[in-house]
Order: sequence, then structure tokens, then C-alpha cells
Amino acid sequence: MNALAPQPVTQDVFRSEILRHLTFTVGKDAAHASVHDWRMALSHALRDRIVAPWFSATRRTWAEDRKRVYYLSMEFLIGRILEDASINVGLREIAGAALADLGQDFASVAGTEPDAALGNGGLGRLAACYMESMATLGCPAYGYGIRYEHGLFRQEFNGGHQVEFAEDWLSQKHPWEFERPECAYDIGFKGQVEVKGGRSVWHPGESVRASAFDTPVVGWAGRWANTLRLWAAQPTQHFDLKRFNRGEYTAAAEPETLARTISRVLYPEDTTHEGKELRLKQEFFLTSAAIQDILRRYLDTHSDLRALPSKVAIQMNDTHPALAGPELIRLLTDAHGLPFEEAIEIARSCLGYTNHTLLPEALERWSTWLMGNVLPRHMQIIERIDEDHLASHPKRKHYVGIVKHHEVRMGELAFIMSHRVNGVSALHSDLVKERLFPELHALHPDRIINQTNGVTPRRWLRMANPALSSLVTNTIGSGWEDHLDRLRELEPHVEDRGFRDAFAAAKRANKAATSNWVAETTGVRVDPGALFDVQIKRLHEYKRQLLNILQTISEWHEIRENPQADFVPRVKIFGGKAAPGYVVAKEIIHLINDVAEVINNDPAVGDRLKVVYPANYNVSMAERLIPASDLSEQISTAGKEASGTGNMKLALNGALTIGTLDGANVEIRDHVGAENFFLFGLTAHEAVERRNDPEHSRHAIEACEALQVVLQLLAEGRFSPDQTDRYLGIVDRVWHHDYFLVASDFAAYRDAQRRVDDAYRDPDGWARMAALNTARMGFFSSDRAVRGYMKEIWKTTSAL
Ligand code: 26V
Repeated sequence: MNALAPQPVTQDVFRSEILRHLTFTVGKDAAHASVHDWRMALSHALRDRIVAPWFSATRRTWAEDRKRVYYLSMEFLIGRILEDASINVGLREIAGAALADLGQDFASVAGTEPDAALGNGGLGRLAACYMESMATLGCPAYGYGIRYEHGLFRQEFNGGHQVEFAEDWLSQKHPWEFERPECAYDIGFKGQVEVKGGRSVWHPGESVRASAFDTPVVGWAGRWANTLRLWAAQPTQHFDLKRFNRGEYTAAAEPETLARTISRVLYPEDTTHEGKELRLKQEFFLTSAAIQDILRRYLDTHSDLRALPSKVAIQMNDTHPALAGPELIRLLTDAHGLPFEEAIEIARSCLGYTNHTLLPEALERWSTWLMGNVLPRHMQIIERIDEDHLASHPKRKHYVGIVKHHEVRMGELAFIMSHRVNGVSALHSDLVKERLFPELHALHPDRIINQTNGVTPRRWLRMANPALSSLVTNTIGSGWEDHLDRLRELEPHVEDRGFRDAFAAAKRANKAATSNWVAETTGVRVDPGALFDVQIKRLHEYKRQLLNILQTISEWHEIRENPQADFVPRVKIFGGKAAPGYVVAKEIIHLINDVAEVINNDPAVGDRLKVVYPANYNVSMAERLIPASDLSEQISTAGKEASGTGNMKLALNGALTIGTLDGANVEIRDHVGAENFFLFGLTAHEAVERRNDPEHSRHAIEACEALQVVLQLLAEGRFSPDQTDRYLGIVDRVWHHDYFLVASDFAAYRDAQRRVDDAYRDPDGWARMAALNTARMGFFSSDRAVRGYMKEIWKTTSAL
């Protein structure tokens, strides 16, 4: 028997394991342990249970010499780990009971865990879902990222303004990671390139050490576990004792401070590229450490680098790790002596690139000056890749290529260096072909494919929504957690009144709990019977939180104009952060808070309309709000949201969508049925056409009296009595600079909200539609998405 295989766990066994860790790992006596101590003890007891599947998975991968997937991402937006891990190893109930035995409450203990917020939004959370699905599917994989000391900033509101504070998740010990000081690589920057005996030798002018920290990621039922390897930057030079002894204390610590800057903080911009040297260094730091680690592991048991693609698949999560191509070529040629032409083919066969955005301001472009200065050898290789591509495609248009106008375009680099490029929803992948890379697509018609995003049902249904999960299990049995298509079996039950009532009751219970939470966190009392209308996502003009708040103002005005009319009570819930430098987004946050202040304190409105905006939206807040949502706001300007994944989580949890034909909304609507989805607005092609009319907003405003009223109220300062001109800028933008077509879609949005009200007036009809959403969302499991990547991009199979 395997000595490492742990005893089968009973409540008593697990209880004593918690106590053992409390004593020997935490060093505390039960009588004096704090909630934090209990969390550490519980986490270690659980971690022990993950080590066995982790070791056996790793051993099998070695023994069977399996192809491994390497997921390179600057962001992993994990959230809390404890409860999710306990569910996946099947110990959630036992852990709860064992803790109760010890006088502790599982939710209170788990609730003290800080979110691992190593990401901004969609792209980072997708990486976390895919890690969990790769583990569930038994796909041997490593995630590679950066161990930021400070994750995404903490948001507070002060007088309605967003204020940012440094996030500090590592101020407490992180119990899930294993430090691997023996696994470290030097990462060079700057310096010169010398040609010696026909080979290029790069002599970096600076270097830092990338040191590994491993976190196991366990899949459903504990059948498999992979590694998330995060790199921390450390100085290569040792502490300068001579300077210290001379009394130069700060100077002695300088190299250390400098090196650590690289993994100090996550960049909080998720849509605007700034050509900052530190960001480029972070990207190369991650990429070089990962590629060195991948080659080291391969060469441990193989010697022929030509066969690398049979054992290695590298996925680039957007262009942030796009230096993977040049870095792999550099190591294959400069360090291992392969000819350039072979190196480029090997690299391309290993690499895949996922595009997550079409927004021009988000596309990474580095000046050739900065690239040449920070990474001189890579700049040469990039130029060579570009020349090689032009030579193979002599008809390539003069404006196509990687290096243009003294800039390196990372999208083109990633495209040319990958054997597959994928978009993240059907519509987005079409737009990647049509709008982003039309010429490269013509030259490589089979390269761009689609892999529609997905979300993990373990975290986003089973864990976040125990009420609905129990109903599902009681109705169709267990097993849906890793076969989400089985939710279809709910459909016949939807015709059953008892099932619909139970479905509505689960939603109602979640709303009641969330009402209490809203009162505690915002001070606003909301009616759990009201329609919970939820828009939770990063603040961005294209996501059109502005459209939502303008419609809210319109609704408020109507209630005041027709106090006797029969309004459907609503709670408008907003959540999300703005990039600290994004002035317009911050103005919209201020507006939402100002509008909330007026509406929530208007006695003429009462419980018919409330607006709440709890600060510091993060993964944990999403887990709280999504199960309590009735209406999911997915109202981006068509053509701008690559996919969305919050839209999937909400629909899966029985929220109906009000949305445009954008990103994955299109496919969600196809799956749940057009009659169970509130569609409105211009299509992606209509939006482009609409902008050809230079007066599009004026025309839209003149045609819509309700919008005129709203803009008038704003201009009068009705929501900013202390500063009546505060929102003139917003009013002016809607009139004259409305690139995101808020005015053009306003009337249609308002009509759609009317249809929502009408539908909500029939509670049973609403429950039917909501239940059909849950029943038909199985396609959007990240297991399906990862299977797609395995088959179409990584060419790998499950080890299970
Ligand atoms: C972009 C940039 C631009 C350069 C500066 C740093 C930085 C950091 C992150 C990003 C990523 C933005 C792209 C992104 O998050 N896209 C979202 O990806 C989701 C997953 O595919 C998708 O559902 C969302 O629609 C898409 O906006």
C-alpha cells in the first residue's frame, strides 16, 4: 500500500488532524486559538488530503511520459481556496462537522481567508476556471504566473469617489503554497549581444532570480491535481554587507528592493496598454522563467529537442506572455545550437495564443527602442521572425507585420508564432478574423479557431449556490458537477409546479441572505421580494454601466411622476472597480453612488426602487451576489465584449439576461432560447454603421423623450446638489462623444426593461424561464471549453 495514501477520513479522524495542525503547525492550544489559527489548522489538514492525488498525478505523468500543457498567464484570479478545495476532495461536510465539534463554524472560519486576487477580471478568472477544469479532466498541466505581493487594489468609496488601497493578501501566511527555493532561474535584462563562433551570446546588464512557489490545484472528486507555479522575484546579488557596515543601510538593501519590484504588484489596468518598462520586465520575467522550467523538465528525460512539441503545449493567455516565442527560439538556438529555421518551427508547434480583446487601446505594442534596450537579443529575434514570415509570404501587404512604425506589435508576434489562435466566443472569433487579423487570416486560413469560454460549475454552482445545488441533486441525482450537460435532465421537471416553486424558493432564500448582507455592508435595507437587477464587472465605457444608471434615473422619474402606478419593485445592484487612471470610469462610479444617495432617501419612492453599490467587488462578492440575482445585465456595445463569463455564471444560477448580441450572449441566447432572454440593441455590424452618422446621438436623443428628461435632470444637478455642474461632462459626452452608443440603444434598453417588469409580474412564469436557463446552460462549463482546447490546440488526452 502507498504509505502516502491517507486514511479514509471520518469526522473524528479529520477532527484530530485539525487539532494536530493547530498544535504542531500553528503552535496554538485550542483554548487560545483565534479564527485565523483555526483557518490555518483546517487549511493544512485539507492540504494534506490534496497531496496524495497531487503526487500520484505527478508520478503518473512522469511514468507515462505524458504531454503536458503549460498555461502562461500574467493573471490568475483565484479567490478563496479553502471551501472550493474541501468540496473537490469531498470533505466539505466532514470538515464542517469536525469544526462544529471543535466549537467553530465552517463559514466563519473560511470567511476569513483573503481572496487571492492575482488578476483584474475576466481573463484572470478564466485562467483560474481552466486550471480547475484541467485538474478535473486529468489533463496534465502547469499554470505559470507571477506571485504578486499585492493583488488587485482594494476599493473604498469616499463621498462616492473610488479610492484605492494596496491589497495585502500575503500579510498572513498563505497556507496553500509550497516554496521551492531549489527551483529558480536567472532572468536577464538589458546589456549587449556578442557574436562568438557563429552564435549569439547575450550578456545581460541586469538580472533577477525567479523563484518558484507551487500551489496544488485539485479537480472534482480529488481524482487529479496539477500545479500552479507562481514566480517570485529575488535579487541575484547578495546583501551588500560591506556597504551595510559602512553605515549605508538603505544602499545595502538596494539590489533587493530593485529585484523585488518586479513581482511587487499586479498592474490594475485591464484595457489600456501603457508602454511601461516595469510591465515589459514583468512579462519577460514570467515568460523566461516558464520557458526555462519547461525546457529543464523536458531535458530531464529527453534529449531530442526536435520532439519537443510531442510533449509540450504552451498556451499564451493573451499577448502578455508573447515573448514565449522569441525566448524559446533564443534558448533553442543560442543555448542548444539548433538552426533558426528549425527553432521557429518547433516553437510554433508548441505555442497557442488566445485573444481576449479587440479594443485597440488594449493591444500591446512596445516601442522598438524599449524592446531593444530591455531585451536586445529578443529584439533581434523578433526582427528575424518577421523577415522569415515575409520571406515565406512575399505577397504580404506592406502594412502587415510584427515590427511597424518603430513598434513591436505583440498580437502579430503571437499570431505568427502560434500554430493556433483562438477567440473566446463564436462572434468574437469571427471578429478576430474580420477586424483584427484579416490579412494574416487570409495567409493562414486554418489558424484562427473558436473556443467559447466556460466557467467551473464546482465553484460557480455547487459551492456558491448550495440551495440550488441541493435542488438539482435532489431532482436529477448527483454527477452533474462534472457532466454539466446533465442539467438538461431538469427540463421535464420544469413543467412541474412543485419544482418551479422549489426553484423560486431557493432563489428567494439566497436573496433574503443577500438582503441582510447588503444592509450590513451598505446600510441600505432592500426588500428580498423585489427584482434583483445585477451588473457586476469591471467599470468600462464599453460595458455601459452608464446606460444602466441612466435607465435607473428614468425609472425613478416615472415613479415620482406616477406615484399611484403599479411598479415592479427593483433593487439595482452594481459591483466593480475602475482602473485607477481611468477618469471617465471613475466619474461613472461617482454618478452611480450619487444617484443611489438620492433615490434611496426619496420617501416618494420607498421600496419600489433601491440602488446599491457595495465597494470592493471581487470573486467572493461574486459568489455571494450571483446566486441572489434575478436579472443579469450584459449590455455592452455590440462588438466590444469578447465573451463575458459573468454572463454564464448568472444564467447558470437562474438569472435571466437582459443583453445585447455581444460576446457569448449570442450563444447563451441560442442555448436558453430567445423566449427566455431579454434581447435589445444594435448588432455589431449595425453599431459600426450607426457611427457613420456623425449626429447619431443627437438623433437618438431627439427621438426619445425619456432620455431627454434624464439628461436634463443630470444637467440640472439633481444628483449632485452640492455641485450642480458635476455631471455636465457626462451629459456632454452622451450628446457629442457617444462612441459606445448609449443614446442610440437607450430607448430599446428601456423597452426591454419594460418587458422584464411584465415578466416578473408573473412569478410562476418567471420561475419557469429562470429554471430553463439553469437547465440549458450546461454547454458553458469550463470542462467543455478545456476539452476543446485539448483536442483542437494542445493535441493531448486525459490521463484518467
Ligand atoms: C489587458 C491589458 C492591456 C495591457 C495592459 C494590461 C492588461 C491587462 C489585462 C488585459 C486583459 C484584458 C482582456 C480581458 O480581460 N478580456 C476579457 O477576457 C474575458 C475572458 O476571455 C472575456 O470574457 C471578456 O469579454 C474580456 O473582456
